[in-house]
Amino acid sequence: MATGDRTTAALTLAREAVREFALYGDFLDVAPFGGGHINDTFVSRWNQAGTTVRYIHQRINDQVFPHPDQVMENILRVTGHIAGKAGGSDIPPSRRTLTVVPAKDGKSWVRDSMGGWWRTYLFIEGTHTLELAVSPEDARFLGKSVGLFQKQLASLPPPRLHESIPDFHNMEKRYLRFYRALSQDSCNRAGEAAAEIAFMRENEERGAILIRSLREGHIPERICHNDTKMNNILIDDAGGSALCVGDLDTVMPGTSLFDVGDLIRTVTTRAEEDERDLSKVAFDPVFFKALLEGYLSEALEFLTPEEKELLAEAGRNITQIMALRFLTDYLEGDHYYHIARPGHNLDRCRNQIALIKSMDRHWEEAKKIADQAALLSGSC
Ligand code: ADP
Ligand code: GN1
Ligand code: MG
Repeated sequence: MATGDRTTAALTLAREAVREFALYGDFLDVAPFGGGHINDTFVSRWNQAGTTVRYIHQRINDQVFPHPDQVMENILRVTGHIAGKAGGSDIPPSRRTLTVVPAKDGKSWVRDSMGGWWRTYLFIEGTHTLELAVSPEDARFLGKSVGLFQKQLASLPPPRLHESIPDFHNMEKRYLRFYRALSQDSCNRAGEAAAEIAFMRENEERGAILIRSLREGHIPERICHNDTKMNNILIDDAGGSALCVGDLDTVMPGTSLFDVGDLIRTVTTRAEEDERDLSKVAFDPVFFKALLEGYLSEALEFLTPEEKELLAEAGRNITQIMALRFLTDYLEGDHYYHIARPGHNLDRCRNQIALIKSMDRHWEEAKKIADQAALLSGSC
């Protein structure tokens, strides 16, 4: 279903679901919000004794997350842990991390009449997200926020978090699915994507490096976010810093490099991931350097030498897995990502391949920047 149709259908259900949460005041309205690819997000407004208060509501995509109750259990643990940390600043916990608002029955979710799962968060006012980093300073504070996020979660007590999507960044499994989609070619689209398919085949071996390093124990398993694209990080409107790393559905065990990689993928280029003018898709070493310096100002203290060695590779790797996933979804008929136009997923794949090629052209320089940042960064 195209994004507009999905949202209209979900809006009707949103009006029903929001009333089941433990919210005070008089309901005013609810409307679609944000531009995520996975969940349906809404904002509601309530008159609380003369003050208008907003909440975020999300219908969790249960095709993507088959166990929304486990997702919510993870999120409650992670947000509770971060809220309990001093965080080295005077920012209150309800602005430093998401706050889950319970349902009237005390659960962290509500089921709608179609069986859908809903959750509610406090709306973090006075924030925005970026689709593109404007200056190296943006790159620096975005990197720092993810380094801090990982550092805070390093002390989360056991048990291990649920794997909300098993094998989410497992390149080998993603390739198996890609080859299955290709052999079935159920929408007869492989011809249209011949060049992209060839690129994916040529790069398969290099793409396995992170998942093999993790599996073979060369790099440690850590709690990571797994979806650190820039527009999941809420930035203070007052300027100068990232307040809160949001979109926590995929927080689960992985490697720190998955997060670094997704930051590099989204922060170091001047084009959005569905930009069709590929001349705009270019890796920028200046943003890369600032991003890594920000990240390492928090993460240097816990990263192993093997993780530091793979910092530059991480960007290429996560860009490759995204190109592969967009291409697979295109071949399968656009069931996973919300699309706004025919061919949207193929456009995204082409864009990501262009970014990989640009990263490759800057490879020597990027590796040197990463090695220097890992040795020299200390404070930010
Ligand atoms: P998706 O999983 O579909 O990407 P997100 O959780 O990223 O959904 O939410 C979509 C957008 O909604 C975010 O990019 C952000 O702009 C906004 N958003 C999410 N949670 C909050 C919040 N608690 N306060 C303010 N804005 C939020
Ligand atoms: C999805 O949910 P959202 O839009 O923040 C996807 C990420 C991709 C991203 C590409 C659970 O993120 O893995 O990197 O789209 N999330 C999931 O834009 O698949
Ligand atoms: Mg998101």
